[in-house]
Amino acid sequence: MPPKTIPLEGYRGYPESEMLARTVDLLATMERRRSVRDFSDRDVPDRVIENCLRVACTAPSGANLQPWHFVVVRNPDVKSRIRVAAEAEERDFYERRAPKEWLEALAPLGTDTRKPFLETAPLLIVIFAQAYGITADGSRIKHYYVHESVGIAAGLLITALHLAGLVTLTHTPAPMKFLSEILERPDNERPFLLMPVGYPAEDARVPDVHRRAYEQNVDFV
Ligand code: IYR
Repeated sequence: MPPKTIPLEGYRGYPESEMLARTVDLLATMERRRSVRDFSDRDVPDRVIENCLRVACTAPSGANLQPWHFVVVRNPDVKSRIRVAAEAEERDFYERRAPKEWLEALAPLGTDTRKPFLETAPLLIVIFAQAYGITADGSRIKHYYVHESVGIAAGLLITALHLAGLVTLTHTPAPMKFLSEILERPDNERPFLLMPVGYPAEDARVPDVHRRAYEQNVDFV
């Protein structure tokens, strides 16, 4: 028996001139995206965050198994515990573990062990990758292309937040095991990204770094 199919109903095409106009517009918008570390404490409506997370969940995934889980942290005590744990890892990283070459690569970003944005931002989105799934009856099912799938979902989330007029940072304090403990996540889930989300501080500054020339990224053959 072939699998059940349904008509492709959601697809929308556009005349060429409109395709061009839409992509010019989208490109101009996306080129303005920056990773931000200076956050305002101004609150963000839950419904906006929910819609952005719904966008993330439209990502394609290995065997459509959707191997992600998102935790939205608004509780100030939980944010504070996450900051304390992240800064402890970062101290170990910057002061002991990081090879010189890595520290040199990070120098233009001006990052250090202090992560105040983990408390200032009104919310943190913690993305977990499910290494394997658990069915309703409690048995394990294999997941495929987990990092690719969750990475794509993260990209859609970053895009959605930007289009909503919010800023974020793809923060990866390593190791991130403390996130599983603080957020009491099950064994099949691994922390993937920690994203503070909100509005930029009024005096927000970003590193003077630039995207490389498009031509260096792409070949048409
Ligand atoms: N996790 C550290 C170090 C760091 C690593 C990379 I790769 C970056 O792009 C930025 C920072 C920190 O967050 O400071």
